[in-house]
Amino acid sequence: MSYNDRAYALFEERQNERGIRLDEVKAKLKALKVETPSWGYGDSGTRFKVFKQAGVPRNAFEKFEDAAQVHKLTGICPSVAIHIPWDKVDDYSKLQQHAAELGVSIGAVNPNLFQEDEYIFGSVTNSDPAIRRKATDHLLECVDIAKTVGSRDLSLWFADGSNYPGQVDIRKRKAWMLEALTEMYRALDPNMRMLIEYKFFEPAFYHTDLADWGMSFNMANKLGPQAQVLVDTGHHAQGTNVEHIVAYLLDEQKLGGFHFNSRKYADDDLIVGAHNPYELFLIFYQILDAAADADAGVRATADQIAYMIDQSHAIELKIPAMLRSVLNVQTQYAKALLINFDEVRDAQEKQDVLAAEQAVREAYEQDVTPLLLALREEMGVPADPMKAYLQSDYGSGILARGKGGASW
Ligand code: PSV
Ligand code: MN
Ligand code: MN
Repeated sequence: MSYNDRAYALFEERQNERGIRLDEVKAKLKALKVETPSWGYGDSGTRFKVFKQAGVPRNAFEKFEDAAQVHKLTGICPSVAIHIPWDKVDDYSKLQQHAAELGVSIGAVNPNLFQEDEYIFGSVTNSDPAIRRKATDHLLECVDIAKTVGSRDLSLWFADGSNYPGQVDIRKRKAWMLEALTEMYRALDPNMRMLIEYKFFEPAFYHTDLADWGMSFNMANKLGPQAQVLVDTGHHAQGTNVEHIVAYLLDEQKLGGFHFNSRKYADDDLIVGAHNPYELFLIFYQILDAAADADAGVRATADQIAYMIDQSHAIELKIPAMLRSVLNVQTQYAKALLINFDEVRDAQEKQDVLAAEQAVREAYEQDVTPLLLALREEMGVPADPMKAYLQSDYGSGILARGKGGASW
């Protein structure tokens, strides 16, 4: 028996003792899908500078080529989110066809209402009706693009806000936000969803029109069942209990998806799980708990969550950074699948605080390496996707693109 086979046999024995069935765990791991963002393959930067890397895609087509590498090596990233107009092309069916030829598809469509000079004082909540009209038309254009390429989800983030007390009429802007979102909602096909993001600050520093999950939740409730909340893990104040928000939204059947990234201070957009893997694990704990809820609506909500990465930093190589994010998501999901939920519930009923906390943490402390190696073998992907990428010649091949690719 090889070292890996022996490690897996021991792992299996240990998990059996803990009451965990590995066939079920593996089936769930095989079903996990993580969408990567087109903008994570482009050049990015800080508030101060965009750094140009050699080999970065020059257009949306090349971004899909890089994203397809991530899918080929992990087997769990079959779709790619697009951002319009960053990924503007003349013919979206051509992009869709290109994606299909590469073995991936177009995922969530993200309207971009923070790029143009006209939006300096806001887009859908601008006090100028002509600018609000332009912004709403862009939302409608994105609904059309989503219909053309067969995307179910539109992810919405608005930079709209203000920097100074008195600068704007906050309540009027709330009404304008709802007005634009309502127009967009009416344009959706029945299978489509609007996933409404929020962020507590940046680029606006005094107030942001959709500053927290409650404001997004309120909008989604007013709009109807096809509108849900998108939790970007980097969009909260320090110390916020993100998994609590997740549990709350799941229970309300209003959690539509995630933008995963890691943060230390603000909206850092760093590699997922780099600073806070336990938070990611605890988010999955809440999702898996809801997936077994007595309420079919809650179960369905947990089932339909869109797992998306929103990670894009300036100092790492793009494709390896994306691989690291995806692998970190997979690792934390694998660990959460090792929670013995009966044990947790039993301890909760007995109000045994230490036993409950131990039952959750124990799963986190398992080394899932043997499990992931066996899984990847069954899935026909490299045992170590990062190593396989670094040993391949894809990274050197793309250098022929030169510097000066697409940013964000
Ligand atoms: C905003 O900070 C955000 O999280 C939104 O999802 C954007 O669409 C994305 O980043 C890219 O800038
Ligand atoms: Mn985001
Ligand atoms: Mn963000």
